[in-house]
Amino acid sequence: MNNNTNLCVKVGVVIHNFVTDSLIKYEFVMKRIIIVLIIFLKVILSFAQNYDESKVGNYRLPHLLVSENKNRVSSFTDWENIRRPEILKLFEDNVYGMVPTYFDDISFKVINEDNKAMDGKATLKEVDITVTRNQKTVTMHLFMFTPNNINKPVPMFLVINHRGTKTMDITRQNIDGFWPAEDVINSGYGISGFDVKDISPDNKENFINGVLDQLYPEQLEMNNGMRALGAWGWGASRVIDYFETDSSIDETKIISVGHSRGGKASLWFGAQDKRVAITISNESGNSGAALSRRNFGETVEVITKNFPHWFCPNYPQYANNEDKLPVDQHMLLALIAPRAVYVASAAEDLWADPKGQYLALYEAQPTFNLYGIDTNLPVKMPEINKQIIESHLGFHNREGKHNMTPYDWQQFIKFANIYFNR
Ligand code: GTR
Repeated sequence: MNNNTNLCVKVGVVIHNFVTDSLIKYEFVMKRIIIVLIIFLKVILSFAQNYDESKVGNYRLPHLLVSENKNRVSSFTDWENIRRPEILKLFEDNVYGMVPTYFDDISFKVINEDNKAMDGKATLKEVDITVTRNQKTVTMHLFMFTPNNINKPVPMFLVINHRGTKTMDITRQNIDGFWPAEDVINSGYGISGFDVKDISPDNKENFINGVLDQLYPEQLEMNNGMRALGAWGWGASRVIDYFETDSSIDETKIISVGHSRGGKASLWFGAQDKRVAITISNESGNSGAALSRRNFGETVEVITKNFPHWFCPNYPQYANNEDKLPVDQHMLLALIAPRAVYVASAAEDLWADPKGQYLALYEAQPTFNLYGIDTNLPVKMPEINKQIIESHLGFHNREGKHNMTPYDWQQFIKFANIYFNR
């Protein structure tokens, strides 16, 4: 090679290295730019939600007490025979999907029992609940404490828990205010819970890895088939199947509790399983207790984009199209009548629309009134930290952020004490 050729090769190598380096750097920078853009868009999207009461606009709720053949429902028998089944079906077909109640076998195994838990105040039980259909099984794991100082069956709180087993520490070394077992036991109630992932993992990629692919694969083919929220409620029903066999529990006094996504599941569960005496929704927000037609906080568009696995495939058609929904969420609360409903909010949790949650409860009242249940909720939402109880209906709007806290639990217990006359 002569000197000129040598020089050309050297220059070529330098240019090649420069271009490759730049490309690598460029790719690196591009990736970063794209990530920043995505975060930015997400932030914009969350700010794009309306938090201005004056921009909520007018909306018309679907009629709670007018049946599909346009007849006014004026008795609880007409409600139970005509309107209630209609509304239940509308929620199945358009929002949450149906919930199958059939299976071949269910069995319960107490795998751990300790009657000296909480320094002797409580009995701990861990129970495996196994359900079989078509030779396939799913096992869910139940945690529960019952108070030792009560010699008759106790009312039981059941938490549909999406925050994991870490919040239900059986050793009580790590006490979490989300599941404040000591407070509940000291008030004379039992407390229990299960991790929703035993039933359907809370993830759009693998939510089917539980009851859906094992027991009910046909539901996945259906546009009104069960999805995660319905499946979690299905699991809660299996827990009540167990409670019915355990003499330490008063199965006529089961209280379902769920926070946020768990609160949505709690409402849909309480609407269907009449063995639930009190249904509690803590900050369940959009597609839970909040009215969908109020343009405030989270919307059907955002929730169905972020969490498609919670709902049946028919639901996203109502994104930005809430007026076309044949139901609104006050009708979900009404489905629970004549059993009790408690709606809890947090003042800083605007994403969940505290006022929209209160108004849904307010709008559900006519159904309770059909049963002669005298409720007179004011149209104005109660002040922060002021609990309101009107017979079978209760509400509070706690100060602070999105969470379920010992304060919320104190309100639940107060409500249950009054409702159960304890
Ligand atoms: C949010 C979701 C809410 C609520 C919440 C939760 O990201 O938008 O609807 O369910 O999660 O479960 O904590």
